[in-house]
Amino acid sequence: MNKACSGQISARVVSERKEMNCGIHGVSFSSSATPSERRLSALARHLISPSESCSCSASGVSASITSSDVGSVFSHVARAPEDPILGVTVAYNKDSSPVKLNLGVGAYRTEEGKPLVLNVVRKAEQQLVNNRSRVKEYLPIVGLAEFNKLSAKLIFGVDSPCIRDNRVTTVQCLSGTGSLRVGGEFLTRHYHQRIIYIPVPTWGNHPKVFTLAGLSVKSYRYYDPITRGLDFKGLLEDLDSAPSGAIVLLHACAHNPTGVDPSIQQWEQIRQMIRSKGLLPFFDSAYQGFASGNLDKDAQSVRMFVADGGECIVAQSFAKNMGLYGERVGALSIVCKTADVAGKVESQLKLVIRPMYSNPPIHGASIVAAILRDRTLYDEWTIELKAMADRIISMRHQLFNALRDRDTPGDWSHIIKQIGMFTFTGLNVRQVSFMTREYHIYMTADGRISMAGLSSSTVSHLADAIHAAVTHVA
Ligand code: PLA
Repeated sequence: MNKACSGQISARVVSERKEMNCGIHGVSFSSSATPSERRLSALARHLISPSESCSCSASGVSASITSSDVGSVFSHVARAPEDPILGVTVAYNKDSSPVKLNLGVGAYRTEEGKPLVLNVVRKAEQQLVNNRSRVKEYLPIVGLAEFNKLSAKLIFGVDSPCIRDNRVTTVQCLSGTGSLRVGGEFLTRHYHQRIIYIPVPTWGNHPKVFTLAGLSVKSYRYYDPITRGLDFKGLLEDLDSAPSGAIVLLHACAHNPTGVDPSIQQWEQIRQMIRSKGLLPFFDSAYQGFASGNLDKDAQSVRMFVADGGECIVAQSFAKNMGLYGERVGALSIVCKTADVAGKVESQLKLVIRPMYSNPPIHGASIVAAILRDRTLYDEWTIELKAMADRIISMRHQLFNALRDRDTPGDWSHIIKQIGMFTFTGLNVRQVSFMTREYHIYMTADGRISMAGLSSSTVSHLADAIHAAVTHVA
């Protein structure tokens, strides 16, 4: 829009505002006003700031309106900061350097640095396209029934007692985030204890998701920056002093951002503590298959809690392990004591979902169902998944070796000890911004790097940057 034109429109808006202003304070809309007149009246009330609210004078209208806030009911809105994780990609996209590297968001890249659509996903999609009987009708509120059944089997195991006894209800949600949010809101409405404990640190979205779902967020110790390992003693102490019934958020595997998971023995102690205190475990399973390359192994923590017959909640995401990020495929499972309770819980989950987004999208869930139901596609998926996990592990070794070759000060063994998508480097916020400024390497301010975004050809650039950051920036 050119300047003159925008000027004309602004003038018209200003004059309309003045008319409405007088309308409200003078010949205001009568009680028999139509709905659209009432809406206009309400809009006019918003438009008028207190200082200009009685501006109809004998000499006519004398409102003082600056050109910057002309016409907007949103002119008071303050600019919000970018998201700490997704905002890294926004900054990366603005950088024109040919050597720029995005290690912010946890999204898998190939050796060529390209996003990957799994072969098995392409095959499943082709099947869906070829099937002319498929339609685009709404799914039920709880999503695709077959997807829900198969997702439960994937996380709990095919022979799980909770599936056999129909004690689990599984509903399709909008990926991991949506599953957490629906689960959180269900708990706010129907669980007696509204406190949820989350680890320190944790995925940055957790506190926001649960707070907005209506829960009160508290934290438990998890990571020890000195040992760069689990603060197991602190974790048990904090859970021990949590109020009875409190909800505990647990990362099923590949803890984000630290890459530090409890051992099986430690999980067993955590389980005993949670059960003895009557706490309610809420698992976030966003990386099944990415920690070890093995789907069953990465579900072990969850299965230990189901095996004891107690109740628990699981939010599952297919973003990473099937590479379905933008398709938003996930599931929320609530394991109950009896089939009757599970049925009632499901009826209430529907009341949470219906006014939120009505029902979930069909495409991604159909891809997942096609892969999980077919033995050949399933086996092919596990091979591709293992290849992704292995490439990440290989990147850990390459980065560790590159820093060793450069004699970079410090102990970097945590790079090969941590598991999953991320390395929690220990670099501080000044070192991170130095690496972005001088080397065009983008990562979250807490020093987390996505190993899945690295490739053999970019390791040396990253190692140079880390070396320079730790030698030059305190
Ligand atoms: N839970 C954890 C622990 C996660 O790390 C993520 C994603 C999610 C849930 C949500 O994933 P989904 O909704 O896409 O299924 N974390 C990413 C992306 C990979 C993000 O922040 O949204 C991350 O870079 O941390």
